[in-house]
Amino acid sequence: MELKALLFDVDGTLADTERDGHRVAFNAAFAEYGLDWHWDVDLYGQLLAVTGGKERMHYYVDRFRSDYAKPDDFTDLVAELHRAKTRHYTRMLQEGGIPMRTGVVRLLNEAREAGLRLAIATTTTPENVTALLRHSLADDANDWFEVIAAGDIVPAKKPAADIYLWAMQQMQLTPGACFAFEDSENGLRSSRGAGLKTLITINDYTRSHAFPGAAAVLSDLGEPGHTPDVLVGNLADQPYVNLAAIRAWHAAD
Ligand code: XBP
Ligand code: MG
Repeated sequence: MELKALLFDVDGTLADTERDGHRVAFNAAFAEYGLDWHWDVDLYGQLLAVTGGKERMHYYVDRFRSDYAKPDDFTDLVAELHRAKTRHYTRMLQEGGIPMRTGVVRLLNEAREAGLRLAIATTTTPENVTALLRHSLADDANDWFEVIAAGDIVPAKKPAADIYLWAMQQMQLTPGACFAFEDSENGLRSSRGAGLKTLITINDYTRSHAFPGAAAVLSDLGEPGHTPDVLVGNLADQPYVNLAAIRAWHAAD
């Protein structure tokens, strides 16, 4: 079947947002509310097992803070903390930005020139996606994506397949006409669950994850003059990830 669309995860895939972005914003929100919660780099790696910021805070308290007495309105408090976290995170993007990962801008430009349709399928809050695209990619980058499927738009977050299914439904496309980009085990379970062939580019938090069924597992997308490390599969005889490689993975059994 002809390849018509590319579907991208955001956190860890388009940009390395977790360690120096989301994590720092969570800690700023906790400090703002006078909580003695602090997520260091290692702990945050464990907390990433749960997708979604609100879900992650609930998991943290249940799993690591048996000493914390939850108030009656704890769910409301978490929602409030999460709004503060989103404010800190989007301000950080506005002030300094977090760069796109290697090869992302080049590949998006190649895909747009070729007339491929583009979409986002992520667990993060919509404002975070908008801010990242605007400040780290281009002023008009939100318009590059036909659909931005994000956050609570579906009740079951990754690893559930729902966010990818929702995005494809909006585009009136079947999984056979699409190809996905992910960085994590939860993300791959979601995209594979939706029937999508998927390329993995790992990062420091996801290097040790298992990636069954990935089209290939690479260090990054690469650039002219920089060939990515291949951890699983091959680069389809290309020097870096370009549309020829993606078409080859998409066509493979
Ligand atoms: C991203 C996430 C998100 C962000 C935080 O996962 O897990 O929860 O860490 O975002 P994926 P919010 O890359 O698989 O989509 O705080 O806005 O929920
Ligand atoms: Mg991700």
